[in-house]
Amino acid sequence: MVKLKGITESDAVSILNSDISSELKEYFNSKFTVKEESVSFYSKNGFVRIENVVEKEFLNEVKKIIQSAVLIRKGKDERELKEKSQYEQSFLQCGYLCWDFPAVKEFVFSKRFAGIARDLMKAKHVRLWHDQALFKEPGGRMTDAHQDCSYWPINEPQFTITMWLALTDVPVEKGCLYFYPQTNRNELIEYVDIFKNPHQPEKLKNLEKVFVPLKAGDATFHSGLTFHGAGNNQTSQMRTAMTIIYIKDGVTFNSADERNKTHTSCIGLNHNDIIDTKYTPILI
Ligand SMILES: O=C(O)CCC(=O)C(=O)O
Repeated sequence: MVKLKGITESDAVSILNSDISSELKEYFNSKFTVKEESVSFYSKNGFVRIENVVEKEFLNEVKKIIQSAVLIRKGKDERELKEKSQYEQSFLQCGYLCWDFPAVKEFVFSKRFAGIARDLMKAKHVRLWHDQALFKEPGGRMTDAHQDCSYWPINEPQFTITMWLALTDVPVEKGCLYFYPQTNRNELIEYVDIFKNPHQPEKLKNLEKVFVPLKAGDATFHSGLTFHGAGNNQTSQMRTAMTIIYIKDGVTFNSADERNKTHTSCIGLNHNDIIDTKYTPILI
């Protein structure tokens, strides 16, 4: 049974039916200045940690909104962790929340976050690819190492980036992310079937793995090419994280791979079309 501390389903409904505060709305559109050293670290390593993407005073409201949406999506799931599939034991995954919940849309459409993604990718404009909450239950298993772009039908994977925002502190023992630095530079994409049959890619065997613990409000940004995963959750608390995935405006749809050709964000597109659908608006 999915339970979130301090929040019931009726709280969740009322939080999601209320307007977000005008202060938070303004904050979502405030500018975050990305340091030059973060841009170069990201270009070189394929990931970067950025502190205070959401500052303390706004964090509680953001957390309540995202937790409420997850509770509405998953609250009816009565299964214990051990009854779930291996994949579901890695995280409670809730995608495309912004299209169901206006309060989440305010968060996902934030120019503050999109501006960071734009600056790190050195893009002119970025579009939304999709959002997803990724909560790891107490006792939840590790997330196997993978490259996000292997699940996405995009011809230019180097222009995809994920913001992974910690809503509560995420130390190593709670299942923070780990990255394989500079694997964004390897052109060869390898599909790891994290859903049913994960394997450890041979090319990662002798590579250094860097764990990146976060304080609540900090985020990592990683390229769709960068191999990464997460540790298991050894604590008795839920690991709560929210992600937004961005693409550079102008990237194109690749329908060649049968596994990915029906991706929701690319609905109605033909092979090599510019990705510009109702799910992928320009955010900044
Ligand atoms: O949250 C996790 O455990 C994994 C996250 C991840 O793979 C991603 O955001 O791309």
